[in-house]
Amino acid sequence: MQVRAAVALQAGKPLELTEVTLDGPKAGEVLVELKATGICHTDEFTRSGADPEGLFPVILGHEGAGVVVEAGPGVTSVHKGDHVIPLYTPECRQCPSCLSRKTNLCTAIRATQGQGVMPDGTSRFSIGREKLHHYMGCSTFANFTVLPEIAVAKIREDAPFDKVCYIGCGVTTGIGAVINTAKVTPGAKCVVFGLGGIGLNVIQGLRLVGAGMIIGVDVNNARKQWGERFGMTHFVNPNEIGRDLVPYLVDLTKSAADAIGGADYTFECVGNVKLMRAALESCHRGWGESVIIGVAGSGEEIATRPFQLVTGRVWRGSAFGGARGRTDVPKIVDWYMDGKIEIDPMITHTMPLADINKAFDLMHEGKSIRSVVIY
Ligand code: NAD
Ligand code: 022
Ligand code: ZN
Repeated sequence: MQVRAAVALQAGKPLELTEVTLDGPKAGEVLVELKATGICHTDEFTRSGADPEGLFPVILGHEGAGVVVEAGPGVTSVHKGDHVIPLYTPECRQCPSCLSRKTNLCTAIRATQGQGVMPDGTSRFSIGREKLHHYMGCSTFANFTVLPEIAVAKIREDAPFDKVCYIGCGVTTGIGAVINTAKVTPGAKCVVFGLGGIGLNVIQGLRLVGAGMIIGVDVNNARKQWGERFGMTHFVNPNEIGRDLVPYLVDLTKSAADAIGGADYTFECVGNVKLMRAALESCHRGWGESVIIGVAGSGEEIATRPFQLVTGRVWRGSAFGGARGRTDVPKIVDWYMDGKIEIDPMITHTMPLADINKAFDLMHEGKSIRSVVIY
């Protein structure tokens, strides 16, 4: 079939709107009509050419929501008409990783997903004779896409696509890091570094679990009101405190009962390796845990003194919020529909596919929290 897509033909160039050919689903795959997609950082990381593993030409996008229009042979868990969210972290429930219960990083289709092809090693997208790459197993910058059955989460039918698409990456990443990765407990003192599309979701996750102190750190003062809107209790602009950030945060978290100071949990939501160090070192001696969510440039390294870890601080990483997509994403959709979490105010811009390049400009200018394309 012919579908409408925004194609990244070459690194560093704007996406091009064009018709592309999409082959139907093979065994174990589903054809999904996308109704909305968010535009996230990693799409821009790849589009710009900064991603050394980026493949071109490619259909980017990994934060979608839509409807199954056809199920290939052997598909049993979803059917035509089901509403779904594509998963860049699939959940096969059979691989050693899924069975371990220790990680959400399913390995069933990992190799082919990284190579920009479907599990059978081929692409469903083409323009004439030229094949296009899939992206993070999703390719949501097209009005139809093909996905492995294990890479879709079936969701309730009354959930609005133009909002719950954000659960396909940002919302789950932020809230999941709090609940699944850090397992934050009520009353905890927490610091969130970077108040963008991820950090604000960490903040609302901390509010949800009843954290006691929620300190937000950002160099952009406009983000203070944003943080407060979702439960932040204190704001720190590192450029305006007149001293080093780490001792400032350690002092801020000190109490009469415990003069050592330091956070119970910190979250790095920027992708800056210096900030990752500050996030670890702002943790409380003996038990503080720091979760790295931000994706740093390739080849970058993190550093700290071993003393920081020997004295009981913990460094962790979190991918897709530690969420098992087919199991956890439908629950997060329910939380949204029940009013337990917010999404609407974070979607600052919507646009038709034809204007998708504007979403990248808004991201660069720091003007958007999330832009969503509505098909
Ligand atoms: P964003 O651009 O919306 O937000 C980043 C925020 O950090 C901005 O508010 C910016 O002002 C602030 N900032 C920049 N430099 C800073 C500094 N030195 N100190 C303090 N604040 C600073 O980005 P986002 O969408 O929130 O994404 C954040 C990171 O999370 C990205 O690296 C993204 O790739 C990553 N991410 C990771 C996962 C995962 O599964 N691990 C999933 C999604 C996104
Ligand atoms: C999503 N991300 C950033 C912004 N939006 C993001 C990027 C990378 C990961 C998670 C979220 C990530 C963490 C760990 C891995 N990835 C490796 C997973 C594995 O090896 O099993 C990651 C993922 C997908 C892809 C690349 C890296 C891909 O499909 N190309 C989950
Ligand atoms: Zn993303």
